[in-house]
Amino acid sequence: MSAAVPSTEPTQSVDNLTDGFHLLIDALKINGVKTIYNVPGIPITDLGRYAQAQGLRVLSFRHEQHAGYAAAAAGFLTKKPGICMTVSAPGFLNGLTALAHATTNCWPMILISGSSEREIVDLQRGDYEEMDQLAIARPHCKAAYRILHAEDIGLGVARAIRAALTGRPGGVYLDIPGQLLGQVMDAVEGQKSLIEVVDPNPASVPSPEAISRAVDVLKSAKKPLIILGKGAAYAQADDKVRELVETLGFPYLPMSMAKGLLPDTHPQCASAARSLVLKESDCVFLIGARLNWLLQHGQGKSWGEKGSKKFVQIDIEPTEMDSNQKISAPLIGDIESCATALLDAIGSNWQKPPEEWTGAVSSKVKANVEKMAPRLRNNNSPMDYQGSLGVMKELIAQNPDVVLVNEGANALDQARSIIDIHKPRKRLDVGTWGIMGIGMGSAVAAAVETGNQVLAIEGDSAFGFCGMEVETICRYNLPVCIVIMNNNGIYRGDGTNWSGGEDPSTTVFVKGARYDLMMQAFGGEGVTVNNPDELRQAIQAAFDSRKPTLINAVIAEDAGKESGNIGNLNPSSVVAQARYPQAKKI
Ligand code: ADP
Ligand code: TPW
Ligand code: MG
Repeated sequence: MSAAVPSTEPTQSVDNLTDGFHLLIDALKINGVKTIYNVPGIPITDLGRYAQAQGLRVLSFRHEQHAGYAAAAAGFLTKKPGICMTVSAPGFLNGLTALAHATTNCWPMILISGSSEREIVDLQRGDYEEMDQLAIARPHCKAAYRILHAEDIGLGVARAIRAALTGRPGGVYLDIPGQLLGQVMDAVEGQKSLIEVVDPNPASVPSPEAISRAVDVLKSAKKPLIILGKGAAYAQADDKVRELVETLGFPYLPMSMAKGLLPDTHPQCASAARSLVLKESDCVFLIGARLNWLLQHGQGKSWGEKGSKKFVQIDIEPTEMDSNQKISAPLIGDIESCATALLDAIGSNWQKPPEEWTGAVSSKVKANVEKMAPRLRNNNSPMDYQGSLGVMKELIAQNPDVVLVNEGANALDQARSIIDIHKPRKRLDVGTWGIMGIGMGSAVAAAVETGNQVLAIEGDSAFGFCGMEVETICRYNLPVCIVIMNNNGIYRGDGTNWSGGEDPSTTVFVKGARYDLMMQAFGGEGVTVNNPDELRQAIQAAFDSRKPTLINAVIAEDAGKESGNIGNLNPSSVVAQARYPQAKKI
């Protein structure tokens, strides 16, 4: 028999009762949830108010996608599921992109959406915001659940938390029909129905055979390389990862969001010799990184001769092995357990790789860093990417706790290679999908979850996907400094309309746009800067004041490249090339 009674039944006193609203809030609270990223509306407006009244921090956004991106980033930063809350159908769909993004990035997140009445939705009778949300969510996340009865809220929340965190982390959808929130039940029974999830992310220890196999492969390497991925940053096993990398003595490449796990200035960091190490290495040890498109699937010209390498891989997800290349020594387990077991196995007399290899990598790094240095010190006006990002590289070195948020094409690729990151989880960007629009949600989450200053380096197009959230940043008075790399367009600002007609090219925006005025509209600081010195001063002022700030940095229209570093992924045809000779000039 159901313990829940409809809320319409008259009751003498409500003192001994609880309801769906409060059970959901209590279930989140006993599981350590502190923050909800939300957009209010029917049926969850009061849920947000009550959650705030009950001591949760509820941050309201202007669009669900950004609340969702904030929850996704919070999941990465905290190793706990970030919570996003939305209304039904359109709000749910707006949040779903972020849930799919979290899942693709292997980050824990829970999207809680209000939904319409099942009886009406399932007969397609045309309810307010009617949509079969559970079915739509399912293919885009790791798990999807619906709660129908107040006494099942504890169970539903526990299942969502465990599914988000266990094994390879990911996004979970939790469907909350509006009626559920109003159901009332006995308060003591309700309290008893809540579940505090025990050990949702258990250690996963690799077998001794797997460890000795891996040690054998690593030992036999003459030109080994480590690739650190964002899974290693997520794992929060920072000391163990560093100890492993330093004990092995291999050169390493950090993937974008693994930058800073060891400082980018570390003597073993091979970022500035990327082409050399990818091509020449004979053994690649992947730690929390997939051999997906971001690593050209471990094949092709950049990876040198076919079959020239052996792969060793640590991953929590068994099916990741052999997904692109043969993995000679798979280590299935969590990074902390795998690193600990490896360190134990290799003991204290590990032979570091030959100096011939490490020396060649270090010389290449040194030469490339020296070649780049003067370009980063130019004071051109309008600015190019090197001059402007050179300033930001210095400021991040002086303020290593600042969380860098970064999106765009050239604005992303150039910042990623120029700006060193010095501490773990201090860089948030477009992730595995390369999504534009993650910037403001990520910036809010970074400020809220860490309390640190945030520097968001945004392409002007990228910013356009999420720009309205500057109001959110001002409303909560967050220490976020946004730098718009304003080159008047997508990739470049100098595109023309090849029909000769009056409409602007498809890739260009209003010339000389004043993004700084958007920030002023909401009471934040807004300023336009034209050269690196002005840029330095403006960012320093933002860091000193911790006020919401937007700096409109004027970048030369022709400074960027089509699609940044991944122009090769654009499809092309001989027909099109013959028809549009202008295409060659890009
Ligand atoms: P990058 O884009 O930085 O190369 P990916 O997102 O491709 O990184 O890879 C991250 C990998 O890390 C995923 O395959 C995921 O299963 C794995 N992972 C996540 N958390 C852990 C963990 N705690 N221990 C081991 N592997 C993990
Ligand atoms: C959700 C496609 C990739 S990069 C980019 C777009 C539109 C913008 C590049 O211009 P920006 O940077 O930001 O001004 P810059 O410095 O090169 O000028 N929609 C989504 N995601 C992606 N990736 C795109 C479109 C894209
Ligand atoms: Mg641009």
